[in-house]
Amino acid sequence: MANAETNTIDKELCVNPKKFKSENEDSKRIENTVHQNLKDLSKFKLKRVINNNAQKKLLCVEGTFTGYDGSALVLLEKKAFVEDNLDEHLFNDSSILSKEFENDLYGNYNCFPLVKYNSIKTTIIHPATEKHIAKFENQPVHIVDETAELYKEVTLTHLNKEQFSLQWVYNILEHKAEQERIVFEDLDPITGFVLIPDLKWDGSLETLYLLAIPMQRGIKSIRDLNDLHLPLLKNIRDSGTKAISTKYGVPTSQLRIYFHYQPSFYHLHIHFTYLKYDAPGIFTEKAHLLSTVINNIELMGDYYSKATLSFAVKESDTLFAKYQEHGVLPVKSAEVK
Ligand code: M7G
Repeated sequence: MANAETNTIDKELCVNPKKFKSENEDSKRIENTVHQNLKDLSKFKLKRVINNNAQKKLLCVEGTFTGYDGSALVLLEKKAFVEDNLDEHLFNDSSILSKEFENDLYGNYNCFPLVKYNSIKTTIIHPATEKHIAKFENQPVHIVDETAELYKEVTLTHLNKEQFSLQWVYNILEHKAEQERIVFEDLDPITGFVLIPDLKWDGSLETLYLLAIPMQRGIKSIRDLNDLHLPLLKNIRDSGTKAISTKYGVPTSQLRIYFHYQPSFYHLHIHFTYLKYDAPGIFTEKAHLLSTVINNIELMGDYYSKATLSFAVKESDTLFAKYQEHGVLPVKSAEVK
């Protein structure tokens, strides 16, 4: 059932540039994007490998597309196996086996299933900014224990000047992109939200990953949350879990529901992933369970504007440099003699 989502990401990235013409400041950027007519990767000119993660079977490369300005990032990720219809997908005479070697009871083979069952999830970001490249680069990371004062002086000042565009979020909320992918929507301006498959989700139930995006604008992250937001948070918890159990059959007790701090995108959003799936970004220095956030706010309405929140920052992130200038973080690892 969840397979219906498969391969929708590329289609979603192929937003019609005409739709956005003169609608916003990003129109020029979108007009120059490669997505509209992309059918294969022959126009991609590789510049360098940014990340090759053997464990996640994920390759991220930087390059350019012939005929288009600006850098591009291509992320290629091998997909999880889908348990449904294994006979059709794998165990049939179309799956060619090529033997590597045999020894007594043991044999090693390469299996080549039919092309249509062997796709690689591909995400293309074009034009990609330095910040996009830094986000996917393999880099040393450091922990910052961010007090309320450090948040105001360093983090907030920094993100008011520099952050990723939120255009994709507004496109979802305004039904300008990914409209047919919406799983649930509550249009209430205060407590409403959109529930939608995450860009990272390959669509197989095993790696279930959805995102709840509040209608309300201006809540940047958990730092901005207080007791006034409890009805919103509880609605996302209750309606989000109900929609997921209805559509995908995954019960609330098997969902991991959490925020990221720091997030990449400063319009509040909540991640819903399958508990049995080790989704990226679920580690303790990044993920904050929705249940804990609700509980902390119920105990103390202004908890998140006062608490020290720890987070990890990559050396390539411009926020690292700000904390370094502030004397909170040491010099970069490469500069240590
Ligand atoms: P985050 O915590 O701000 O960033 O989460 P990070 O997890 O990437 O560090 C933002 C979430 O939004 C991520 O899980 C992204 O995969 C997801 N996302 C990003 N974009 C650009 C899109 C998009 O265009 N569509 C959808 N559906 N999800 C997106």
